[in-house]
Amino acid sequence: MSVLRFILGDQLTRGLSALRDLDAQRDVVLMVEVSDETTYVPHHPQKIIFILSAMRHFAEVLRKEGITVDYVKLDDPKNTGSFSGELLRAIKRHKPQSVAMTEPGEWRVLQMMQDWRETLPVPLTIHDDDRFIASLDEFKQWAEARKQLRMEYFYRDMRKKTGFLMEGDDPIGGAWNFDAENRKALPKNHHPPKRKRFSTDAITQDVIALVKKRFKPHYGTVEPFGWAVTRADALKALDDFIVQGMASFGDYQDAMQAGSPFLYHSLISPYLNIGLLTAHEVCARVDQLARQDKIPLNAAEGFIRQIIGWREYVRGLYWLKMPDYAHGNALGAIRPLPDFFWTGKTEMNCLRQCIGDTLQNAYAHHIQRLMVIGNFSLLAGLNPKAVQDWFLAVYADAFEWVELPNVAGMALFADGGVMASKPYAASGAYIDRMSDYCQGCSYSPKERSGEMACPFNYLYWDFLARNAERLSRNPRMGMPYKNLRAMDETKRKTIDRDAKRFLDSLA
Ligand code: FAD
Ligand code: DLZ
Ligand code: SF4
Repeated sequence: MSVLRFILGDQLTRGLSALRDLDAQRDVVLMVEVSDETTYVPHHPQKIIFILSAMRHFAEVLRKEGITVDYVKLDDPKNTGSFSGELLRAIKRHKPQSVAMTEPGEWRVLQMMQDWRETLPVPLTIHDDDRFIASLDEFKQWAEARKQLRMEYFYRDMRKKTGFLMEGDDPIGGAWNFDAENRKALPKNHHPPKRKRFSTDAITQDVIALVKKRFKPHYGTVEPFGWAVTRADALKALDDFIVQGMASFGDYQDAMQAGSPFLYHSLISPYLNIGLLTAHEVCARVDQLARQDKIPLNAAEGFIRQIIGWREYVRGLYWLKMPDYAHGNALGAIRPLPDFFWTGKTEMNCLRQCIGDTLQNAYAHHIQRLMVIGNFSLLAGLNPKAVQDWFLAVYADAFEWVELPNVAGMALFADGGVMASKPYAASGAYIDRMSDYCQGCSYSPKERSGEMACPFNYLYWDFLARNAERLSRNPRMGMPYKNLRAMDETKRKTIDRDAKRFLDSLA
């Protein structure tokens, strides 16, 4: 029986469930570049180049194995522009007895697939995406057994399940979490290592030409394009992290430095998310190095926690809470996105640097996303949907299953506390402590009011005041609300005036 195996742009894994029992004599793999996917948000040009080039390279890998790949390019004149249209056309071409797919990473695509089950002329099998450590059923069962969901406890279960950094039933080093040793600021005049970026081959250059011609990007730079687009190069990127980044990953995980977008981060999220690397193989490698004492335990634990903890947790939460999760706006935030999100042109140096890095590389590290861009969006009361769409568009690693819980839940508290027990709200002092951004800023992090004061300072108190009804009873917000209540009337009025002036200027 011939099977048409339809592989999506974030399913570029040879061991993918939909490819597992493939018969090269009989079956056809279908891959399609479609305008619906390249435009459902205004993706950063590097994100489109990364995905289309990785798809084209993956098709070549399969072909070299003798597998028939039917690959529809974006500029094929017969291309209908949609997954549905291309699947139907391919069924007409190949007349398979059935279609096999792996479950997708986004709710909207799952809706399409469920529709296809009713409408296609042949049966469709949807396999689980078992590239994750926890299945969706497993997460659901874990969540249903608890009143309150917290990543830390889920993470411990994933440690036990995988055996990573475990000695029998106990965590290596006697603790589950070594964050107390992490989160240092960088020393002054620190020179982080130069990180490996990749040159472009003929396939990537073709895609770059296509993207330049077709998308006329209104934000984000096309070049320098430095992302790996093959599994072989993604493995080299992992090697580069292990040699240059891993040992300092824990220590400087939360640090930020102007002009240093990558620091000691792994830069592998795009590869994990489209399947060039798997979570298990990456963590197994780090686990082994830690057991051989080749890397510090605080770094290994912090890194493995991000992957088998946070990454798995946000995926579980996404599928548990969709579709309502995408519409959460627990703090009633309605302000539109300021233009500088697309241009990077703002007097606030921290935002200028973090948005600038994003426009240049389709990448910013976690603390830039959370404590600068996310924190600003939270304090300024930007509309969650607008912020979500921005984050989904601008990062090479952005797919809704991972972007949405991080933005709506972790950064914006738009889910009312499902993901985080309190909002990640911080004043300029945090950014000043963890970066050198304030030294190049028109504002002062030490000033609390007036034209020169860091906007984060008054926006922080204004945010608390605006949301007192919703947040003041949160037990973890006791101290800030106590301080707010202790403020005299004149100070409160000054905050009000400064925040109003600043927020009005965003329009
Ligand atoms: P490292 O710092 O080296 O971390 C190692 C790995 O851990 C990452 O590659 C990633 O796979 C995983 N990881 C770390 N933190 C998280 C997390 N909170 N959620 C899921 N995985 C995590 N990550 C995405 O993959 N796609 C997104 O669209 C995305 N959007 C985000 C939006 C906001 C507002 C925030 C706060 C975080 C977001 N993250 C997202 C999580 C995290 O910021 C990125 O995974 C990380 O910055 C990727 O860079 P890296 O590979 O160098 O990560
Ligand atoms: C993000 C993306 C883009 C830009 N283009 C394509 C494409 O042309 N073809 C494709 O199969 N996938 C693409 N993707 C990834 C899909 O949007 C992704 O597979 C779904 O969002 C499901 O996670
Ligand atoms: Fe950002 Fe405020 Fe520091 Fe300027 S002073 S860089 S706005 S935190």
